[in-house]
Amino acid sequence: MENKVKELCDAASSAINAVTDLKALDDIRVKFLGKKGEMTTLVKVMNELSADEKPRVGKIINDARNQIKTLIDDKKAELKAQELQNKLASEKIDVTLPGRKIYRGHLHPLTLTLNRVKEIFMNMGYSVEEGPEVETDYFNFEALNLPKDHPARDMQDSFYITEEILLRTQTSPVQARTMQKNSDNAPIRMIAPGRVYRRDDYDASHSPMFTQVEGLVVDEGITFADLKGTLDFFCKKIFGDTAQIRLRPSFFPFTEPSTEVDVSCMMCHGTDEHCKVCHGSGWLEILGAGMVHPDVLSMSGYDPSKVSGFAFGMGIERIAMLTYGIDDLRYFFENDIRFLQQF
Ligand code: 2NM
Repeated sequence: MENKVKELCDAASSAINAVTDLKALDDIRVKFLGKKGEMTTLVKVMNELSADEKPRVGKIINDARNQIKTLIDDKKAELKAQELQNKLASEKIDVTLPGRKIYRGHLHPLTLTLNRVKEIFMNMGYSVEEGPEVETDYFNFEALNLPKDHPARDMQDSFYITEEILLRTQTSPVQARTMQKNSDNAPIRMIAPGRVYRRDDYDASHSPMFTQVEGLVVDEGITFADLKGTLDFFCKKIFGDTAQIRLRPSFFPFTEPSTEVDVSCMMCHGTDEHCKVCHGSGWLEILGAGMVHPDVLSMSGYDPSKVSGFAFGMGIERIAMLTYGIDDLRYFFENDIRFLQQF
């Protein structure tokens, strides 16, 4: 009997030593100490012993059970500690690593430029008006003093959809619509930003679609001096306080007199004959403008004997190219992320 107990004890001990996971350890516990385990079976065999042998053998069996239980408990603690170490090692994180950068979208350089232009005029009390990009021949040409036979409205230059409908070639139809909406020579101070379409080449300085801002001011006593002062103020705001303007005579069917507006070169101030921006001339053409033709006013319900007005127009791509130093218009439309990310 004693030998049998010792055998079981040794067997349990070496099994416990060899075990490497908690499940197997529990199987050993069941095998030796469980209800039908080998130690339990020994206790039952005790019934066959004589009364004076029972206490002695019982003590031996009990000591063995306790010994095995202690071995299992120690091993269990050891395996649990091991398991925790493994888990800590496999789930290790380096809290000193820098976080992943979140890439944020942002506004397109043309939108940024357009927003600045809008803001400057809104601060002078101008309203911002919009109109359709698909326009009637009437609002795009006729109401702006370009009758059907006018040479400046060559079919080859515009995208016609039908005989009477086309993609607008400038935003001035918005001005004509605004004037016709009003009555009693109501004063106007507005800008019309938006896309316009012309049958042009697509190269570094031309595009069949571009963005324009046109402006119109109508009231009693509006003069050419108001136009000049307004555009001078605008150029100083957008190009900086040192910007100067220069006016050259020009022609537009919808204004008389008409002028082309140059701004002084902000890159070289006219000092560099190789300047990439002004090519040494010191001046950059940025605006067309003039006093609204009396026929344009009267065609849209205004009385040119009571009120007068000035109007102007500019290309936003050109302003953006000058302010950001971009030498090819096509960058704006090709959405190369390496270009767009710079703004
Ligand atoms: C320009 C140049 C000169 C212009 C004229 C008008 C209207 F509708 F009032 F007659 N709007 N915009 C105008 C005048 C536009 O763009 C280069």
